[in-house]
Amino acid sequence: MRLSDATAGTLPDSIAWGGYDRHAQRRGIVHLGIGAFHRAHQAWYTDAAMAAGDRDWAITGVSLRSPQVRAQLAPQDGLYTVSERGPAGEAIRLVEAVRAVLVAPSAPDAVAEALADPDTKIVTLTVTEKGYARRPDSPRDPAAHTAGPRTIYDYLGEAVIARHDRGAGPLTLISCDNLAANGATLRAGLAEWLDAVSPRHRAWFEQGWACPATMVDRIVPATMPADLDRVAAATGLRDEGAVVTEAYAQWVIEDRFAGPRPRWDVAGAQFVADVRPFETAKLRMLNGAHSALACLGLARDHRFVHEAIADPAIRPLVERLMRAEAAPSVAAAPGQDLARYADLLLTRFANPALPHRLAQIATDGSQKIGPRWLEALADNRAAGRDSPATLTALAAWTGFVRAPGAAADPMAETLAARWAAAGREGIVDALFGPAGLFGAAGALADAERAFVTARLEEHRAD
Ligand code: CS2
Repeated sequence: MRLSDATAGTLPDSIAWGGYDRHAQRRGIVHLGIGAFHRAHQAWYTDAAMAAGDRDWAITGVSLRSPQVRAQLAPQDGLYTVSERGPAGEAIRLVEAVRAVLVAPSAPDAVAEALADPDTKIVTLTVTEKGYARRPDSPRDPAAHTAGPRTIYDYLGEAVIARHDRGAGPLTLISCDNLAANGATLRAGLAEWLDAVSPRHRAWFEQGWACPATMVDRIVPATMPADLDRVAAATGLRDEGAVVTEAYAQWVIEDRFAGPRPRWDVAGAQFVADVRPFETAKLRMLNGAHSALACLGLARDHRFVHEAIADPAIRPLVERLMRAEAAPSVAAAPGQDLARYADLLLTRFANPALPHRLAQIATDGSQKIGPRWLEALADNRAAGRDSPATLTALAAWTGFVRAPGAAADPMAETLAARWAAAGREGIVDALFGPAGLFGAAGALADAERAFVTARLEEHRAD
């Protein structure tokens, strides 16, 4: 039997749930990019807020491409479970916050309507790093900004126009992706779109809308068929939308909202004046270590994070990257203890109850190395600090992307072509030289490029 409103009453007492009247809630949030991470993070926080008595924050989830999540959740009335797995055991919660899932390419009008609805107060986004790319050419040509596959800026720009014209009020837009200055990045992209497409709406956007920065954190591996079987065994119901995660969750949000906000803090979210120290620490220490584990671990035939972090040939390097290279590059907030943060991350990575595939983390590397490694390298260089562990990870990544099929990446073909043209002696210059693919911001110093090239030679497989 499938999980749904009609069957949820049969769930055993061991499954936690909020018990609020979900159908009495208005839809206050639209989420763009409803993958596993959103379900285990922002929707989970929102569900906790409504369970604590907050009202009218039901979520309309939007898939920007695939119909898969709708197929999972629509027959279940939006219900799904979150399983938290740690060394001490498992806790399962029913999440009731998602009310509908729309697939944008097949229901663009319904998405536009949800975004323009006066009940909607907040839009959250998990669209991955590459989802923030702007259409680069012809900044003055409106057609260039709306051609091709629709971007987040098309949906949100049209929402600005529609809400202005129908007097629906401004929104708070919350990027929940792993980018440095994610709120400012979203804001700048949308302002540019409005400038080109409807300049008269830009001032209203600039004045009333809010794009707070956030740091989001929870490890959520892709759900596997065996996970679904395990949830069915524990709950007695089939849940095709189940997500599996760790007990840990963190959400730090810049306290800058255009209107009301849910009491996400009842589940531990923090509203702060400045997110940067948390965001930089998380990107460079957690995500930076993750990407290093992925490249170094896959090269040594590991499959999962907990295996790679247990490998004595990898662990010291990842510890050095976190503690001696990433941490010193972070301007910590008062009371923020980065040494303890590193300890916690090592414990989380070692969690054997939550197998997290290295291959999943290795996807989209070209979009990840900037905020995770290159920005830390630049800060350390400016401060006169060496970064051998980060450069070793960069060498492993450079070797990894030689084959175009190594991992899904929007730049896979470009990287393989650079490799073919430049060869082992020239690839580091082609990527990280002054005129390299990663531009001036991603350029390494001469000695750093020599170091990375030497590491490539060491790992030479052919
Ligand atoms: C990971 C992140 O896949 C990746 O690139 O580094 O998804 C990571 O698990 C999350 O950011 C943890 O909060």
